[in-house]
Amino acid sequence: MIYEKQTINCGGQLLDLSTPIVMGILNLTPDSFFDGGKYADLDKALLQVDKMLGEGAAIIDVGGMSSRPGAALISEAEELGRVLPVVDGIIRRFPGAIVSVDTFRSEVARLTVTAGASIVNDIYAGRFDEKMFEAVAKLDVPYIMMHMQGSPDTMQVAPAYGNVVQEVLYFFIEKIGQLRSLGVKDILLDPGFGFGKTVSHNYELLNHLHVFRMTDLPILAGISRKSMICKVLGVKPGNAINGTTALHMVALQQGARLLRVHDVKEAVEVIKLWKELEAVKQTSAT
Ligand code: 8Y4
Repeated sequence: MIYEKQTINCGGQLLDLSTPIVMGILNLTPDSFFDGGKYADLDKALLQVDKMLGEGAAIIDVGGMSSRPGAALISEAEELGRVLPVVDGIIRRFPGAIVSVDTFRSEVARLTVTAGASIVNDIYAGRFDEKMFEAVAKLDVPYIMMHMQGSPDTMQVAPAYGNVVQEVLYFFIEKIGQLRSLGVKDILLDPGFGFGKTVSHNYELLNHLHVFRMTDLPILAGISRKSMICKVLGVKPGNAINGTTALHMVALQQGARLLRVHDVKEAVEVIKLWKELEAVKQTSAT
């Protein structure tokens, strides 16, 4: 059995990943295609956080910038204006909550971590802001490093790989070296479903998620209601919960330790069922 790091340090709170956990999405962008605009004001956002925590989310992922294909960039000031009051509000109302900030800007990471966020979730893996890696090292918080080919404005135009699993793995290995040399302690890997990938690239990654376990780092899967489900089933994101559940079980069986989701209750149920399957592995050799 290979060694796998089981805990990450979130601002002094140890988060145990020996059992998979759920990260609930709090999207503050007014233009998101599924839940956009619903949490525009703080009270609504806190209500949704309360619901997700009550359903068993271990982390709340707060994002203020749309990363959907073709989305335009907003200014740093605008992003901060959306994200900072909500991170601050969550920490005041739910002092023990673990908040991750979905940003690719080091200054947004710095200010939100100062306000109480304790994980940085970077869809660019440091490729947008060259100061991001050193900022995360200095802030001393776990870093979710997501793979994306290109940038949101063009990433879905013509995604191309020789071998998608190998290319994503090599990307991670290079970046892990850079992060380690700067002193970043807790790194989480995320193949970035839907970010510069065709439907078949996404399924190939999902089916080979176990490959990334060779790094001994925890793997996060962000599958919830994405087009890899909607395109195959011919449904809108609002009707993709059944497909999401099915693929979450696959991700867990492939070694994912965090699920980034819109629907916390359903994802927690999948983890419960997965645990039952794991438990009998110990007793039945065949
Ligand atoms: C409905 C609504 C369907 C939104 C899909 C979406 C990831 C991520 C996003 C991910 C990590 C999204 C910020 C795309 N996806 N961060 N962020 N991993 N680490 N689309 O897969 O959820 S935004």
